[in-house]
Amino acid sequence: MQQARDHGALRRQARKIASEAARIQHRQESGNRMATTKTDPKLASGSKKSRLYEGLTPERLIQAYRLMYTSRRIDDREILLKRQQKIFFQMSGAGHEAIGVAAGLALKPGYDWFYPYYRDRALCLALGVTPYDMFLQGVGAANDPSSGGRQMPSHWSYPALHIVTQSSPTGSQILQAVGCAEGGRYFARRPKAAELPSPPFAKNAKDGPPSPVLDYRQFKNVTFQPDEISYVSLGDGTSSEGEFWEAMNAASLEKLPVIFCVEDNGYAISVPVEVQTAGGSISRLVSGFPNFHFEEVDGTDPVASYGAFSRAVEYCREGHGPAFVHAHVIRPYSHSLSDDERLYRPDAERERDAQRDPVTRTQMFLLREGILDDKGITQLEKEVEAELQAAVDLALDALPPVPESITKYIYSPDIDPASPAFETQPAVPESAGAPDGKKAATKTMADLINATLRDEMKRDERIVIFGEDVADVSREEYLKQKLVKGKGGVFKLTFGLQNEFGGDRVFNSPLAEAAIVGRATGMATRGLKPVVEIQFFDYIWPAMMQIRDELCVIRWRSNNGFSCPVVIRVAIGGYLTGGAIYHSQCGESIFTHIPGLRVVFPSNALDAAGLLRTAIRCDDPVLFLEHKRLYREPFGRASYPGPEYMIPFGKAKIVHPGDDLTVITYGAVVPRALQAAQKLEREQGVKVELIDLRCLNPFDWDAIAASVAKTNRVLVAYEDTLSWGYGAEIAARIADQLFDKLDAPIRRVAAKDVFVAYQPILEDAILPQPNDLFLAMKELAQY
Ligand SMILES: Cc1ncc(C[n+]2csc(CCOP(=O)(O)OP(=O)(O)O)c2C)c(N)n1
Ligand SMILES: [Mg+2]
Repeated sequence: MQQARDHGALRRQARKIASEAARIQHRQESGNRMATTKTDPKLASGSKKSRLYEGLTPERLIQAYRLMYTSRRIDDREILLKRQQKIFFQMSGAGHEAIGVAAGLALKPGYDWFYPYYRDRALCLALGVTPYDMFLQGVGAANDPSSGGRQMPSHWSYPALHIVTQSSPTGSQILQAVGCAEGGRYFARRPKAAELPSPPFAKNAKDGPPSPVLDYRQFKNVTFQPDEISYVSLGDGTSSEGEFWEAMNAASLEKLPVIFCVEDNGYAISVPVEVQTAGGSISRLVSGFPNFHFEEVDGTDPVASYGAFSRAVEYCREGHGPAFVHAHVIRPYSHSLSDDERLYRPDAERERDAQRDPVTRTQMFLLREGILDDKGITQLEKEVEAELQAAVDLALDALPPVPESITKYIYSPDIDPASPAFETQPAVPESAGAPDGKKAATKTMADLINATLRDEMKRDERIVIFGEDVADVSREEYLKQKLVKGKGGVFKLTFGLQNEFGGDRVFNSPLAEAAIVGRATGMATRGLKPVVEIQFFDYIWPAMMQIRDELCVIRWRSNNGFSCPVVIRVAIGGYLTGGAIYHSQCGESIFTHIPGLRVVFPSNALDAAGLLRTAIRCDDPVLFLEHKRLYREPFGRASYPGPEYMIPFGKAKIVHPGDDLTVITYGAVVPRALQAAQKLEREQGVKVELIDLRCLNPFDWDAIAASVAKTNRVLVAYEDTLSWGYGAEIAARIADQLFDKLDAPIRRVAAKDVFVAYQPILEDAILPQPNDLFLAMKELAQY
C-alpha cells in the first residue's frame, strides 16, 4: 500500500514534469516528433518493418498505454481489496507492463498459445482478458473463468484465448510450452490426425447390444495453425530451475516455434540476480544454444519491447526455430503483498528503479511525442478508473463456489474408465492363456504390451511414443539401409514401432525425465495422446513436479478448461537378483496418493493388454506400472486378445477362489501369493480367495467387501515397503467399514522398511517371499 502510494505520487509528479517538457519539446521539434524510439540500433537491425515506433501507430501506442495503466491500476485496486479483506491474495504485475503489452500486441490470442506467469497481467489484458475476469479471480468467484475459485489470482487460464492454465511452481510451465509447440507442429504435418474419428462401435461388448467405443478424441477439439507460436515467460530467478534448461535444449534441438521471455526484474523475492545467475546475465549464458533468435531489451520501454517481440515473432513464424527475449524490467511493489522489499533493498536502489517505471515512462513518451496531451491522458485514466470501479462492484457481488463442487473435474466428466463400455471380451478365448501359467500360452507381458501399442498406434494417429531409448534407432538411415535391427527400449517393449510408424511418432528424448512428462503434458493439452516411457521407476523423481503439480492437477485447477490425458509407462519392481537399490524400487502409494491420476499395476500379459488399451483410450492421465520381473515370466502368458480388448479400471480379478481367507494383492506378489495359497490348500485344506487388484486407483472396493464378508479374514500383501504403503490404506478401509465382518486382525505382508539390496541373499530377505506369505496365511487361517 505504502509502495502503491509512493508510486502514485511519483507518477503524478513525473506527469507534471513530462507534460511541461512535452510542451517545450513540441514547440522545438515540430517537424521531427516521431523519431524518438529508444531501440538499440544493434537490436533493431534486420527487421523489414518501419522503424517508426517499431511499427506501432499512435493509436496502438495509446492502446498500449491504456492496457499498461489498466494493469497497474488493477494491481492498486487489488492491494486495496486485500487490505479490506475482500480478496485473499495479491500478486502484482507492476513494472512488467511494457514487455507484457508488447508481447500481447505482437502475438495473436486464440491463434498462438500462451504459457504466461504470474507477472503477466498486462499481457493477459492485451490478449483480451477483462479486468472483471481478474477481479473474479481475486474474490474466488464460482464464475471466475480461470479456475472457479480454485486458484490464486494471477494464475491465468482462458481456453478461448489459448492462455493455458498456470500453476505456482516456478518454471513448470516451460516444458509444457515446448510440448504445446510440438503438438501444433505435429498436427500441421499430419492434419488427418486432428480429425475426429467417426463413431465406431465395440465389436466385443460383453452383454447386450454393442456400446459405442469411448475415446478421448471425442472430447478434444483440436485446432492448430501452420505458423503458430508458443509463448512462455518466466522470471530471472526461475531461469535457475533445471526444467528451464531442459526446455531450452528441447526447443533448440527440435527448432520449435517457442518464444521464451525472461522478465528480469533483478530479484527472485529477496535473492538478487548475481546470486542466481552465473555472471549475472541470462542472455550470456543461453547464447550458445543453436537455432535461437536472441533479443535483449529494456522491458520498461513499450516501443523497444514491441520491436524485440516483433522480430522474435517473425523469426518463429517463418519456422527458423525458437526465440529468446530477455527483458530488463522492474518490480516496484515488492515480490508480493507478503513481502516488504525495504528489508533487503535500500531506498536509493528502489528509487533508481522508479525512474524506469514503465507506466510513467510511457505516459511521458506519449506527451513528449504529442500523441496524447495532458487532457487526453487525464481522460484515458478517468475512463479506466470508471471501468475498474464497475468491474470491482460486479465482482464483489459474484457468488462463491459451492462446497459440493470440490470433487468436480478431478477426472474427466466425459469418460469413466471404470464403466462397462471398457469391458470387452478377448478375440481369442482367455483359456488360451490362463494367468495361472499352466496352459501353454505363448505371449509374454512384454509381447502383449508391444502388440497393444502397435494396434492402438494404427487406430489412432494422435498417439506418439517417446522416452529414453524407446526408438529403434535415432539415426534412421541405419534402419532404412537395414544395417541394424533397432533397440526399441531397454526392455524392448517398443521394439519395431519406430520402424513401422516413423520417427515423428516414436522417438528418443534427451535423458531428462521432467522433460518427458512436461512435454507430454503440453502435447496432450493440444489433443495428442503421448504414451511416454520412464525407463525405471527409480528415476521417475525428476518428473515428480510435472506429475504431482501439473499433469494430475491441470483439469481440476482450470475447472475443466484444459486436460492432458497422458499415459506414462514405467518399468517397476524388484525380484531381479542383482537389481539393487536403483533398479528395484516400488513406491506406487506415492502416486495413488495423488488425486487426478489413475494408477494401474497388472500382473499378467492379458491384463496388461486390456488395461493398457483402456489407459490409452481414456481421458485421464494414467500411470501404467509394468513389473520388470513379469515382462517375460512363464506366469501369466496369454495369446493376443485382439485390437479391441479392454478391461475397465477398478475391477479386480479373483485369481483363486476360496472361503477361508482373503488375500488382497497385485503385481509380482500375485504369482508368489498364488504359490503360497496352493501350498496352503494342499497341506492344510485352507481355501484362500486371492484377489489381484490390477488397478490401484480406482480400486475394486466391492470385490474386497464381498470377499471379506465371505471369509472374515484378510491379508494384504504388497512388494513395496511395509509402512505407510498402499496396503495400509486398504487395511484401514477394511477396519473402518468391514469391522463387524472380521474374525481376525487384518495382516500385512510387505517388504522390510529398507532399500532393496544387490546381493540376492539380502534381496530375498528384504522382499516378501512365498514362504512369508504362506506363514502369514497359515497363521491368519488358524487365528
Ligand atoms: C519451485 C518453486 N520454488 C519456490 C517457489 C516460491 N517462489 C515463488 S516466486 C519466487 C521467486 C521467483 O522469482 P523470479 O523468477 O525472478 O520471478 P519474479 O517474481 O521476480 O517475477 C519464489 C522463490 C515457487 N513458487 N516454486
Ligand atoms: Mg525476478
